[in-house]
Amino acid sequence: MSLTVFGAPLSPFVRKLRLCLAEKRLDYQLEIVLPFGRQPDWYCELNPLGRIPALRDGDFDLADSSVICQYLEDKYPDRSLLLGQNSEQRARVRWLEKYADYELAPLSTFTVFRNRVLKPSMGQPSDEATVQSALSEKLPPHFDYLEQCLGDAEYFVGDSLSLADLAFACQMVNMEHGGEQLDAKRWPNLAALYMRIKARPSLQAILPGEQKVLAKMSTPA
Ligand SMILES: N[C@@H](CCC(=O)N[C@@H](CS)C(=O)NCC(=O)O)C(=O)O
Repeated sequence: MSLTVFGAPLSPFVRKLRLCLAEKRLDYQLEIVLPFGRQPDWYCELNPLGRIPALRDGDFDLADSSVICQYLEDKYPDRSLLLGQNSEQRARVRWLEKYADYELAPLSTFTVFRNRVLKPSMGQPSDEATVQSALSEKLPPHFDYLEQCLGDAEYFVGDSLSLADLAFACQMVNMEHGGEQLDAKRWPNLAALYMRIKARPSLQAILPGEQKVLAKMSTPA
């Protein structure tokens, strides 16, 4: 078994896949592929959308973090299950994963992180007004909803870690890289969940590498 992840460490979707692999105790190599038009031609054959991550498992290639995580769940069912224990849980995990990927990501990653980190690193002006609107108007209703979904449970679904928790935490990491934290007074359960996921060995193992990339990006060339 030889697994290779193609992608870049600061992508929340690459991070989600890496956390999934680590929680399942599957070894892999990370081969750096950058997004946004900087991918080599061979990568665009693997994923014509050009998005990261992708996975190579032996001679089998696959793209999209959610699809890959489902593949890993099917292929390695003896490893800790991250997609729920029954039909209802699996549906709920997929819904919350999708919620994080499609509702939070455009704000936490593609607005806050992009304007605070990516654009300055490329010498582009950042749009702080759009960041402020994301933080004060657009994100709070999503956090209200997720806080209510979580209640005072330890995890979003059932009584064990799932991709729902990981997908949510991955977006919060990008928001934090962008200099913003969840307000623990307003969303205490979500903030505590994030702290618990952040403390897990799977995330602790990759955060120093991410910090190095961030430091490099903020150093003038
Ligand atoms: N649904 C995809 C989303 C992947 C995605 O949007 N990745 C971003 C990087 S964070 C990307 O590669 N964007 C490049 C582009 O859209 O051209 C997944 O979960 O893998």
